[in-house]
Amino acid sequence: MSSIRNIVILTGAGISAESGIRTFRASDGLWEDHRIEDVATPEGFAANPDLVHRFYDARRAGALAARPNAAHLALARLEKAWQGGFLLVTQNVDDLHERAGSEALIHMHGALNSAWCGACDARHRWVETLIERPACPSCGKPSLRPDIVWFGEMPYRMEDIYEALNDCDLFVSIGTSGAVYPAAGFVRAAREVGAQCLELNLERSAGSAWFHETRLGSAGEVVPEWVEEVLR
Ligand code: BV8
Repeated sequence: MSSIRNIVILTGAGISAESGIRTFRASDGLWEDHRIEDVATPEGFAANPDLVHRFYDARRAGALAARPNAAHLALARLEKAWQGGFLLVTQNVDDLHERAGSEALIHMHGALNSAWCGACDARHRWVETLIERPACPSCGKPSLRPDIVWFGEMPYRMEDIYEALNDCDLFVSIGTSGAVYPAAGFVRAAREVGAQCLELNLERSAGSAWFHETRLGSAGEVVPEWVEEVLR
């Protein structure tokens, strides 16, 4: 690992699975109960806001009740011990990385514990429900929506992410199926700048062929093992 200076890590729903948070595309996945179009698009929200609020209110409560697992904790340990550049980009909307101690963290698909006002554009930390259309703390209007990047919406902080990818020597993808863009394309950007690319996942992802190495297993086991190896 001597030639490695800057690390970029991408995580997906698989890293939170062992914390009891459902993934999207497994057999018991979230998308089994709901059509993506109905609950994770602006059109779906406009058509049936109650359905969408119920979907995110339930996930917000579930995420707050969950605990970080060994994989989240290992990544926080790596960040503190690492001397070079470090960025953790997550597609997840739970706050388990923060609660494990991660700080150099970007939630590119938004966060369940944030509400975004459609009237005044303010964002507020939010841990309750939104179904009752509570007043926005800034403007008082009942216009709060989940601060989540839906399909067709631009993920957050893409410039910061591509800047980090352009400088990285090691790109590690953990617990993601590689089904959703632009996140699924990050490994290609990393390869283009000559970074070492490692995938840690329960099964091969759609983008597996782009990685130099894939280690199969559950994040709670494979991630701490890998972190110990890097820090040795
Ligand atoms: C954009 C918030 C452009 C919601 C999410 C064709 C038609 C229409 C659109 C498109 C298209 N082609 C591309 C697009 C764009 C679209 C897209 O990619 N669609 C896909 C479905 C084809 N992307 C977008 O719309 C994005 N925006 O492109 O904007 C633009 C340009 C200019 C101006 C404006 C806009 C926005 C994408 C973000 C959508 N929002 N999340 C919510 O969370 O409720 S995406 C959603 O999927 C989640 O964020 C999730 O993180 C993400 C990816 O899923 P994964 O995290 O990978 O989870 P998954 O269940 O799929 O996989 C879990 C993996 O873990 C599995 O591999 C499993 O094996 C593994 N695993 C399970 N257990 C464990 C484990 N691994 C280890 N240990 C375990 N224990």
